[in-house]
Amino acid sequence: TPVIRLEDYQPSPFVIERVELDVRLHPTTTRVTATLALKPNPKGRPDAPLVLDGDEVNLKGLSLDGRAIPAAEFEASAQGLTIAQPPRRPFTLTIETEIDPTANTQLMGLYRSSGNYCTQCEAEGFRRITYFLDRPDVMAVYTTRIEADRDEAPVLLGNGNPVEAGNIAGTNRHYAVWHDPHPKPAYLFALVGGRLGKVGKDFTTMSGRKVKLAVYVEPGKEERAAYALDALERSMRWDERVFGREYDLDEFNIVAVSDFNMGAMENKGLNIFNDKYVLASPETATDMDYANIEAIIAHEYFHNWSGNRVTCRDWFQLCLKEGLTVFRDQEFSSDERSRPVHRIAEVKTLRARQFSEDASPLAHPVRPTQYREINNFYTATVYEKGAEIVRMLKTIIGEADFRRGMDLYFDRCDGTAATVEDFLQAFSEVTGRDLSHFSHWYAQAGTPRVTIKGTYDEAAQTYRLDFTQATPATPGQPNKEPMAIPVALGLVAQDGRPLATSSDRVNAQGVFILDKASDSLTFTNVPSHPVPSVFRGFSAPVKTSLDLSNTELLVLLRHDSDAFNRWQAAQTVAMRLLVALSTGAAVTDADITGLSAALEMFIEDDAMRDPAFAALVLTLPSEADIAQEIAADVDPDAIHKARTELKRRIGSANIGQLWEFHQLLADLGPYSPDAASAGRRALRNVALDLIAGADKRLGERLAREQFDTAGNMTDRLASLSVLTTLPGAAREGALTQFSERYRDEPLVLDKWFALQATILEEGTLERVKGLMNHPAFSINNPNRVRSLVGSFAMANQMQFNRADGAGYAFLAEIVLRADELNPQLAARLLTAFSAWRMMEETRRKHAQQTLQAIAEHPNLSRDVSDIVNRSLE
Ligand code: BAL
Ligand code: ZN
Repeated sequence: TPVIRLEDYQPSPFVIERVELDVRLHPTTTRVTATLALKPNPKGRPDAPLVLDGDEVNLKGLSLDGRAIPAAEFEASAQGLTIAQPPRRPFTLTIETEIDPTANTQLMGLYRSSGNYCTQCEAEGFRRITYFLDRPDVMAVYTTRIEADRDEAPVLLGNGNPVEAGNIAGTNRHYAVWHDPHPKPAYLFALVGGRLGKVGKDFTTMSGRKVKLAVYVEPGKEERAAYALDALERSMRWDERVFGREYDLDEFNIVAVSDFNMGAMENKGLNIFNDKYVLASPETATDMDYANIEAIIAHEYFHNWSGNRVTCRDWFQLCLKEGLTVFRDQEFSSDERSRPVHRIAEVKTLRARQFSEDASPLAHPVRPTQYREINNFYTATVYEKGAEIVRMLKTIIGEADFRRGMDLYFDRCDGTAATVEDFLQAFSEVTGRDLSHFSHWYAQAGTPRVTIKGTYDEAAQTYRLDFTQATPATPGQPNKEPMAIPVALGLVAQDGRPLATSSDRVNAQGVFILDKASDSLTFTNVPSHPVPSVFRGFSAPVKTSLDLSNTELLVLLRHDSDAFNRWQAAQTVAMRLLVALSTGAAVTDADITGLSAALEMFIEDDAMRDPAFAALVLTLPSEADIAQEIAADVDPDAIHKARTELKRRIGSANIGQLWEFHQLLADLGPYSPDAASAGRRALRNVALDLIAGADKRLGERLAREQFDTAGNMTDRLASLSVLTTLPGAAREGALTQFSERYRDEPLVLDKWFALQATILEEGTLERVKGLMNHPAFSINNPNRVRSLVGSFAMANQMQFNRADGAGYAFLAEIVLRADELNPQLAARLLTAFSAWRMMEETRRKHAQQTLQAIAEHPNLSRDVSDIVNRSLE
């Protein structure tokens, strides 16, 4: 397959000004008539042929300015349509195609989910509906007429505003016409036809425009859409207040479907969602589900400006909309919830998903320079590291200039397909700063490591910090330049008091910019040997090596004014112990009691002040986090043993207090998904887990009681999760009870699949294989596959990486099966192998052989072949 390169970008030789679509929905033979108003692009090559993209479409008719084109003058296949000598003036092309939505198991283009019709066009799905210039810099105004059987699809939705609807006399068919006045690329096209229930409300924008908001779901589940609708309204208000961005159509519709490759999609005025990120009730959704729904509803809504009004020139610029929109949704969630708690959660995700990607054969820059399959670049690097870059930019230039730069960017680039350069240019202009060095963050892959050494000079009352930075080699990038790294920092006295610091290298916000390979800064008037608190709020996506003792770190846990670094200090001490225990290095009893005593003090003094924060402090780094820290010759069994042991020690040392939390924090009133209530449940459930790790019988009794009396899914699932760590009849009984209770709730059974797939025991692989035959499982449904197979491969490090290679063989088999149906899903599962090179030798060999066998398999999709080949490179 060809490599597509950023440097080869050429403007399209033609533009499409208007698109009129007539879509006659039918389960197997849907007819699409596309009327395209084309004209030569003055910026494009003047003599170029017209080459339209296509994928699995059947051409049924083709005419130019109303006259059929003779067969000799065009070439059409399922993959494209070429007119060698198109007119060099404006003209109209009418294309009739036939497509089969029922046979579409890729879930790209027009397909069916639970009998409803829906679409997914990002990145390159529109070409599966009709032949088109399917590239984001071709922006057109769309009018869509949708026709369907009234019984099969009473609801017909399109992009933009509704124009007209009616019955077709003498038939059981009806139609609706939608017009979207905002020019958009084809990837933002959508339509929906189906039987759907809805909840809605009116919204008045800041300039007084009336908008109808609606969320469409499976009939009977309307009540479960209320939280999503509320989150939408809050998102719209927030974007007006914080970014000055207003909505621009008469309607905003969200449709939940149960078969969806992504989380959701920001189609103009018609967002289509994986129902997992819409449907919520206390009985079926956890606190985490509610938080995800809020974040993803916001994310897709925010795309209306960062993505839709201003879109991407080409797919290399994907981070322009995704990184920025993730940043915006993170800020929204931080404002709606607790900022420090949310920041810790963001960083946990970043480290688990992006740092691991950056350290793997799949590492790539936030703005890649080449790809074979764009679907494989919807990654944690583009999204999460992309968001970190926007955050650093804001840290460096300050809040006021950030807002001025955003305003300039939105105003200047509105209605265009932009680049990362356009984005940075806006901030350069409002600040007068040269951001060319900063832009390395978009171009260089790999996680920089910053090493910091502190030196106190008592006589001079100075404290010097020496910094060095280095970014490891990544595929295609052997040598790296130093980055511009914002380091938010402060000093804390050994007794915990904050030290008023001064250094001319640190700005008023407490930020030092490290932009050389090594640099140092000196604080003056430092009365005693301080403890430095660096990268406060995780001010840059880097790894840090810091020469602080555990005792000094535990001073930060107790006293730092920065909540993120309090959490980080406890994590760092725990990580040191876990790595040592995992690798057979010396660990003294005093090392362990040092941590557990500090946690004991934290529990007594602080935990109840902010339970959500306390839950995070009391959660040890995950087994995968520990593997990443060890990074070479990883033995997952040793890591599991080490973590179990440290958890046991911490639980035992604090069991009385933990038990008290478990009683004290029980939910009394009705369930509320707000952050404070969720925080109390989180701490209570972390306490339960620690108790069970220290005292199996007590843990089992408390978990069983909680399971039986839980008033909401958060508590019920947490107790079931604790029970799954304790082999025996109680566990199996609870699992059976749970599956019977939620037999008709596919999204809840997904949690049940995932829990079982992450049991850290030898029998799990057999259990997962057995569950593949469960009536609720289907290899066609991405949520089911990700819950069962994805959780096993991505969230059960120990059992996926079995020393006998059976976990790898199983995943390979599923990837190959899934690839025949849904290449995107298969390729995503396959990324579970990305850590294979850091495993110890036996596992590494098994993984390599398995990957080689996949690579040699005939008829791989481009998606899977790209991932497997890069993984082996
Ligand atoms: N654009 C794909 C889904 C999302 O990031 O919102
Ligand atoms: Zn997005």
